[in-house]
Amino acid sequence: VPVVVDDTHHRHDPPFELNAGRAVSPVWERPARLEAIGDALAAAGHPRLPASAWDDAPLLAVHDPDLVAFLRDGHAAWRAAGGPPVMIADTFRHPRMGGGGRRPTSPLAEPGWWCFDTATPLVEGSFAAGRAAVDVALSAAALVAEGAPAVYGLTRPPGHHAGADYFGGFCLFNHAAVAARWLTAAGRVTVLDLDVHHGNGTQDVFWEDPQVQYVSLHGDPAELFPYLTGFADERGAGRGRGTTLNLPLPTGTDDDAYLEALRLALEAVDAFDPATVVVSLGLDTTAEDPIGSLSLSADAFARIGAALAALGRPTVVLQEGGYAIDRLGPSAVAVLAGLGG
Ligand code: Q9C
Ligand code: ZN
Repeated sequence: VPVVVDDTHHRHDPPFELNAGRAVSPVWERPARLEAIGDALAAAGHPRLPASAWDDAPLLAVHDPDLVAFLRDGHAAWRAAGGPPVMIADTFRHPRMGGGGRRPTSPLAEPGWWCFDTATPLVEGSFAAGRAAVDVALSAAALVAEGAPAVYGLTRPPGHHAGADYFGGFCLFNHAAVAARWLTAAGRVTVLDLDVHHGNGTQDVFWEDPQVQYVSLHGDPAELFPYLTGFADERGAGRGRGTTLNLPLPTGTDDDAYLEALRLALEAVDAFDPATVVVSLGLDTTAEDPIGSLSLSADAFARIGAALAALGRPTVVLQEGGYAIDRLGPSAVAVLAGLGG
């Protein structure tokens, strides 16, 4: 399985984040994650391909141009206004402050308009890294569009918590959503989200879109980030009603229960009959993950790969979360072994 890589992700490496009032250092979402996965896939014999550069059109088919401009220019403006090297929001947008419609003009206040949490600090190189991850995702998608049965895009930072006009949850741009929308030129697309956290951003982007199905297995949001979305009664709306499927799983869910839920998810994918499947592959479902809630063993990942292969559809795998660094390489290798050797 070809693996698309780009080293620019190293430029996003904040020295700390804030989790529920605690400064966390080193941050969970760090460059060593992708190095561990890339090294393991190379050792397993998967060929590496560089990403190519894409213009902004596919990115802007998902994201608000003002969010893109903020992520590109906001850090420099914050620094020029006296902000420190690590940019974390100070005052958050709330629907009942100013009617939610008055965007702040101070560069020191702007992060709170676009970002929804304190765990996603931006540093000088963050935009370059986030934008490069979009190129990785689109390059992987293009290879599948050209006929490759499966391609793995090593994307970092992750993307599935970012929406059209907001970011957070370690995510800047939603590269899975960008790839999925780009792939709709060739027919219906399913985004199958296997990260332990609900992909609120991807769900939001495609909420009313009948061309893109969003199916997610994740830890119960009553007990896990992002807390506000991912409940089973969220099914989409308008022309997209019924094209969202959430399967929240109890804390501690093991391999057999997870694989049974995946079987149900894949039945729904088959019924939707997509031309292409984009897998948001979080590897934070293991028992060892420091910020997940599920308890998958090493054996689960080959079974997941085999289940994906049994779908028999062109598949773009994109990296999302996964924070137990020693578990990441073996998990990724096992999924690809199942998926196509
Ligand atoms: N107690 C992804 O896996 N909150 N994002 C961390 C830790 C943010 C996870 C709190 C978690 C974001 C892509
Ligand atoms: Zn996650």
